[in-house]
Amino acid sequence: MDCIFCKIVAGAIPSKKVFEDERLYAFSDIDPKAPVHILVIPKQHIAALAHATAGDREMLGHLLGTAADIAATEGLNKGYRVVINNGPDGGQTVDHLHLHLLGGRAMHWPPG
Ligand code: D5M
Repeated sequence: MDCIFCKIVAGAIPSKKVFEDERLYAFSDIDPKAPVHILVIPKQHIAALAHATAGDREMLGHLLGTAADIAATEGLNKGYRVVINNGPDGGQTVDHLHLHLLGGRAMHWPPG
């Protein structure tokens, strides 16, 4: 198992857990880009959004809905941003699908 996020799910690398259910794990980003910066990931290894299959679609909906639930739990009632970086041009650096939940400050548009 070479994937750092799989190791986090397995507990082999420590993380600050925010949420967990049978399909997803959420934890604080180690290099936060906003006062609230949480990563929500499938426990199953999927390298990137582009690698998700038709069978993953229900999980992807659950991923998005769970991000909204976590945002509400975190009190982000003034808004927040969700980001999925995909591939090199998308800025993806960890090859395990992850959704960034960012909040606690006003975001800028367009992103860099
Ligand atoms: O984002 C990958 C994100 O993963 C980046 O914001 C840092 C974060 N990261 C990397 N290692 C860790 C650990 N060990 N704990 C928590 N967060 C981590 P990307 O979209 O791939 O650029």
